[in-house]
Amino acid sequence: MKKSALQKARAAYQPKLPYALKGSVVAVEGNPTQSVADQEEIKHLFPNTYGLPEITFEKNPNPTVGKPINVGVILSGGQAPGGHNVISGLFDGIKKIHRDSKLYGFLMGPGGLVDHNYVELTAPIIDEYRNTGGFDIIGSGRTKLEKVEQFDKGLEILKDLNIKALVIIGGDDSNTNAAVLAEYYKKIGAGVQVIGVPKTIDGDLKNSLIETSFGFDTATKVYSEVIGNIQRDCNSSKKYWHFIKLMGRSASHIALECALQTQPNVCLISEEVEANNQTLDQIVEYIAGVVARRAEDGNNFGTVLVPEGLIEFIPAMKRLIAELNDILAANATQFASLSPAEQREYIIKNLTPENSAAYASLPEGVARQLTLDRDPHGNVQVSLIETEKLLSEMVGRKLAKMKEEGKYKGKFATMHHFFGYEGRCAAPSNFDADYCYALGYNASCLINSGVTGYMSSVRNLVKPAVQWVSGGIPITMMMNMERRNGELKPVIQKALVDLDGKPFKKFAAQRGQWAVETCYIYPGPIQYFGPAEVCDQPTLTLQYEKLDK
Ligand code: FBP
Repeated sequence: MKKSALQKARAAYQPKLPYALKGSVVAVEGNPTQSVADQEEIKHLFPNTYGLPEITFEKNPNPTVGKPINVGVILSGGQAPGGHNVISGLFDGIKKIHRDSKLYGFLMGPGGLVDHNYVELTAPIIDEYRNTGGFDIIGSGRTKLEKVEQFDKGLEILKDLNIKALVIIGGDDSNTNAAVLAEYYKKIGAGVQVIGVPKTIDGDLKNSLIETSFGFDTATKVYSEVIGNIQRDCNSSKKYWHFIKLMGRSASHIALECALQTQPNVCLISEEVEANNQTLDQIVEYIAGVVARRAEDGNNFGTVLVPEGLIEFIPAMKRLIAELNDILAANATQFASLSPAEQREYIIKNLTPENSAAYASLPEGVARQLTLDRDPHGNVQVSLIETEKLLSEMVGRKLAKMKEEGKYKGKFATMHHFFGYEGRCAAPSNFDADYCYALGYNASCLINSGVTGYMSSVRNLVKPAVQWVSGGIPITMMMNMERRNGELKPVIQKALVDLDGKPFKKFAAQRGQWAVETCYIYPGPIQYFGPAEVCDQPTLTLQYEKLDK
């Protein structure tokens, strides 16, 4: 395959490892843990993997010779930059344990395990993918591993290949699957460990011991580059308002980080909208107010960042979506057999009056997007809802009204963008290349120490890589009970934007000025070679959260 000049140069990049991982390690156990909420229920559902201690790796003063081990790996869910480095770190780690160890990749996500589709990942294959973006080395998928039949079917192939440990690289839902699988294999004495790795560009899989999920750094840098470019364009022609939707299915971490990096005129934060119980009309009024204020200074241009998950955080919409989820889950077959017009009527007739009115008031296109198929985890596919167009249309209408009332005199011409796929497979930044390699290598250490139901954890990330601290945390520690597909299920608690946290407070303190003045920052493209202060900086979210800045 022909490679670009950058690809060739990047292939030679040697990711940095924390000091403790440069050699043989010893696992130091911390205190027993408990789940973040619903302790009794989670303990009851995970009797074999609940309450385990945190683990930290330290250098082993008395290294021992390891035995060959066969390991399986799965990439699960949406792509995130650095997945290939997790796999190459894992590969190098198990080869370090013993050179006869083998790594098998299950193809196209968890489905590959169940359907027995796999490939042995040998050194020449791994070398092709080091420091590259994408998940194409083995592909990814969103099959939910939840049924005992799937676990048993998976075990058949794990036994056939003599695989003793399975690494699941995924987001909150996929790591929930990992915990369920770990519990089941432990219960039946299958002899297969399960280890999770925190992946998602959304940045919502984090807690005190998982400081960030991988991919967030690169993706937000890519989006911030393009937002900066758009801002420079609109500051040059001064004639468009750009409505930019950013991925992040639930949490607004991506939008917030991009806002901190680029200083747009408006950035909505879903968590704030929910906390303030804001309606769609109030959001529209706020944006229209900023547009009108800038128009007074002759600035008929600007940027509005819209988090992808916004709609689900507007309380009235949230109630509507929750009821829609239950109705659609309970009547899937009947609903699918109806024509689009009948489906609309069916929904309006079957919803409670308040939700029915909210549904009927939405533009038909958006209303329809709310009833599209859920993903296998029961989530609304928010990336398919064109919130940026919905908002700009409503702002346009509001401004027209304000014009009639003599409250607005400007021009309002709009452009729409959706940035998501542009960043999910970018070549990992130095941060993500190092972090991912360390997460994968660290997973091999967790396997070697014999644990199961743990997530690979590398922390102290605002420090140089050599000072990073590595270890593992029991996945059950991150769990609580949530309603999914109409049922209460144990799931990893999502980390939403903390409105009392530093990143949000920094943003909130400056947004008034950004709205009226033109304070754009143009971050430019990710730099892979050059001084550390240009190439190795973690996200501002991490810096504000962890440093006294
Ligand atoms: P994960 O949570 O699986 O990492 O996926 C994140 C994400 O990129 C979201 O930001 C987005 O809503 C979703 O995936 C889109 O997924 P798909 O491309 O499968 O529709």
